[in-house]
Amino acid sequence: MIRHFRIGSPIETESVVRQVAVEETEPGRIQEKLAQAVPGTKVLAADKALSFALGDGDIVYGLGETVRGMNKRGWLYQSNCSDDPYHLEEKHSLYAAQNFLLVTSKERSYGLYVDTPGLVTFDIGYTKQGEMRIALEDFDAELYLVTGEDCREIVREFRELIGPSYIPPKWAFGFGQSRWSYMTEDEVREVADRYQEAGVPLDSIYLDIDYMERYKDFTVDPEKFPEFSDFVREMKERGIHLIPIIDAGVKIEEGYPVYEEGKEKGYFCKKEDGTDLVAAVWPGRVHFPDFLRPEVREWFGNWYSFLLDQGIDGFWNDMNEPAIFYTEDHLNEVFEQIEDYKGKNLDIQSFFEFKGLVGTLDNNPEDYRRFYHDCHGKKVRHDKVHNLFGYNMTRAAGEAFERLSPDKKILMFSRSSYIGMHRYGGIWTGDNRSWWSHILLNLQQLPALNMCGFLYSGADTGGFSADCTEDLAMRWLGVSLFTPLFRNHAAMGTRRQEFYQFERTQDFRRLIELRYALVPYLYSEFRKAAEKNGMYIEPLLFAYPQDERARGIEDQVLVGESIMIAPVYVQNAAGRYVYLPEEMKLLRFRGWDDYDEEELGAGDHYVPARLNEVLVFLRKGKCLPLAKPAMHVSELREEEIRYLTYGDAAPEYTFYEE
Ligand code: MIG
Repeated sequence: MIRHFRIGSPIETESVVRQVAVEETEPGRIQEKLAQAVPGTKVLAADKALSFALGDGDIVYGLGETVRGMNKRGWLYQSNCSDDPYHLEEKHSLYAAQNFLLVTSKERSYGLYVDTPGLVTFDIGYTKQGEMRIALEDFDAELYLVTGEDCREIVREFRELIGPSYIPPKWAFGFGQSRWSYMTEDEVREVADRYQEAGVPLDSIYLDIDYMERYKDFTVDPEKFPEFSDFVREMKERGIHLIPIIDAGVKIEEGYPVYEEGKEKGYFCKKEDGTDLVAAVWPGRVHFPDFLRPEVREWFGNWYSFLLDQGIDGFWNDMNEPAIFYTEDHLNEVFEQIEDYKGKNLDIQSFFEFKGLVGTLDNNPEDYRRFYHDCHGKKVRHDKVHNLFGYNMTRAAGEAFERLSPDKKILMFSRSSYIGMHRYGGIWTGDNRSWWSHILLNLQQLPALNMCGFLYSGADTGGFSADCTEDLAMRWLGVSLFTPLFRNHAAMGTRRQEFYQFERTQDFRRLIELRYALVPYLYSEFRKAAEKNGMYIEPLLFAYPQDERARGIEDQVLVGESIMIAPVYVQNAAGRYVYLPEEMKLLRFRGWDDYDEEELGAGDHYVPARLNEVLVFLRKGKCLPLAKPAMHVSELREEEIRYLTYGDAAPEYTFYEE
């Protein structure tokens, strides 16, 4: 059941598709009603906060893409979409704002969606172990309280409220290679050639900002890619989709049609004085389209046809928090301030002030207060709706694809997001690092994203920043082989980490073949999750709600109805401990047709796993279909499927075709 309360007069986010009548608007009454539904709830109007009592046995799941574990207890999280490439435990925000929580104990469970586009602080047992305090910068929000029998039912109810999740084309379940710095057609061709020579299946190669002309959206550099549509076709014929990046900022350049049109139509975000905000990102000086306006979305969305018309059928939207290197206004302020220090004897205080000045240029909160949006006809300062920007950029694309490509699915995923965007695209989890701890973070983010409707997601396999090693890349497959988005991506300047760069390329090949063998299962389970508003990847507790031990398991998850995975995420570990809530069949895969089987009883087990081995646990009474691998998803054949079973499971399985 869903109950809807309103605090103040929130800005409409359009994240919810089902109308649920508001129960009571008087602030005094909300307290009473919430407390009836969730004992221990207080509305702290003076503090602009809501307080919920947490019992010892409560687990708090949710919040989508954040740092730390699946159970969010014991930290403070802030919904404030941030371009931050250091995903450290101490951080409070990453790129997304996904304000849905699920609190569950043996006695009762409830979900809570705080629908408001500004800054929200979730103190989840951080200040006081036994309290969850949700503070809103402005005390305006739509609150949805979801109750149900168990976690799955609560998620289902919530997802019905926010509408169906984005479904990508099936080929987007294949493997994709990416790197920031594939500079030319030839470099891209080389990636395709080397994977082909190594016999490694591959469905896509990503084009990062380097393909554009001076980093202008909807352009292709004619020197680097002289015959772009021919090149797109050449790659398609080899079974490879090229997937270009699109950035949020539009370069200010005379004669550049996207700029000229946007300027003429008044589509860019404006400052208080009515002039267009000038920020700087990769293209140099840019304007930001006001994606909150439907006509701007329609206009920007139509520009994707520039690439669709050349045969492109997938995109990734970046820098849409929006990331700002600097604004022109603040840059000038900093120059003036620096001028003041010139010739002065810098004491400790002034030295640190002076030293810090340049560091205030990028992603400065002050800059997010310098510009405005036109929100349903009202002028609203950006920081009040900050978390809706990336959502609406991706929505612009998603809405355009429905118009421009009604018969063909287009791959779309975004960096920044808000609930509601899950209807238009997936997400990747941004600039992680080649760290062992980020394998675990990758695993832990996925169920939280699923709860919020984001099913198509994945991390930069091998890590984006920092240098990747062969063992890290291989162990990362223990997670990435199962994520809907499976992409190896790295930053410019880091060690090359395409799988053919390492000595054990053939071990990588065998494991990527396993991914392809799993695609019919993964795709079908994904479709079931999308259609039934269920989870694709879920914490053990969802399936074993009575299991005491399952409550505390933070490094194993279920993938679809049949399997559990337990990746090794510690360097040089020879295996790991695994907890089985019931008896399962261990499948220790080295390749799709090369694995050990062992029946293991419920309880704890130490399970050895060599570097090239991926651990899968088949649930009793379930079956796992495995296809014969192929070089591309489109070449997988249903006739060639084998079924691994455990117990008296019939080798029967419901497949979803595209
Ligand atoms: O400021 O386009 O997260 O995936 O490779 C960095 C270059 C901009 C950030 C993205 C990353 C991408 C990079 N971009």
